[in-house]
Amino acid sequence: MEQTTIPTLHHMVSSNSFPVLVTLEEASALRPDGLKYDIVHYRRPRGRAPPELKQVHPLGKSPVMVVRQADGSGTPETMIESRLLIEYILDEYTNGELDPPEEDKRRANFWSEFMLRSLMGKVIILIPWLMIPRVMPFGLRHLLQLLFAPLVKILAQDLHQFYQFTNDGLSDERPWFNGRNFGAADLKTFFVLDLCEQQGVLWKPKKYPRLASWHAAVKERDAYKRALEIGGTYDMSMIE
Ligand SMILES: N[C@@H](CCC(=O)N[C@@H](CS)C(=O)NCC(=O)O)C(=O)O
Repeated sequence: MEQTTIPTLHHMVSSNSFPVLVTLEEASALRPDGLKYDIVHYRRPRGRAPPELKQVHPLGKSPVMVVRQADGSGTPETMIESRLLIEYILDEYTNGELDPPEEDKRRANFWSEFMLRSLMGKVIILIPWLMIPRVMPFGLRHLLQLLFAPLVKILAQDLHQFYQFTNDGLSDERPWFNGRNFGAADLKTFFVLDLCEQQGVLWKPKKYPRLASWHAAVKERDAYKRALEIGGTYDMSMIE
């Protein structure tokens, strides 16, 4: 497939630009001559996107992808929303090798939706209650941890249920959220598990062996490792 457009990924460290970068690398590995793409790196000072990103898109969040014609014609297109960027890359730069097979499409869609909305929703609610004490001076940290403990316990129980349900969605026959083989649904969902792991809320992964093996298998892929080398810091437990 001839490459008529060239994407530029505006990539902020430790953000959900990472799965987009992994997708670019997966697409690149499928093409005999690789995928030509550019990357612009941004730091994440105090956890926030730097003001330079606002020059690329008015919201100034990460990721942003700008796609230009390879022959220099036309006006470049600026896109946001990591899930849509992943879909765009797979549509434009692969021959459908990573699409779920027809019989697994509904299942793959379900897991993408569930993990990005329901599981991510639970994680996002829980994280501030763990983070606020962490950034406080020692004495206050302890007090806040005690104060927040009942709420954290309730939210954690919910999260455990969600992990169990997600774990049970995988099987020997379909060990990937995309189906029998790795693909689009796995690219869209692994970020949630990375976030849980890095934030320290993926407790007792041994209780969820299928989920843990799936996550380990994603991280073992060459594209994931290449993206770690290219993208710089990927640690959402840190606030730079
Ligand atoms: N729904 C958007 C989320 C964009 C977003 O909020 N990105 C975060 C990084 S994970 C960000 O830029 N945060 C820094 C800030 O809000 O200043 C997507 O999936 O791309």
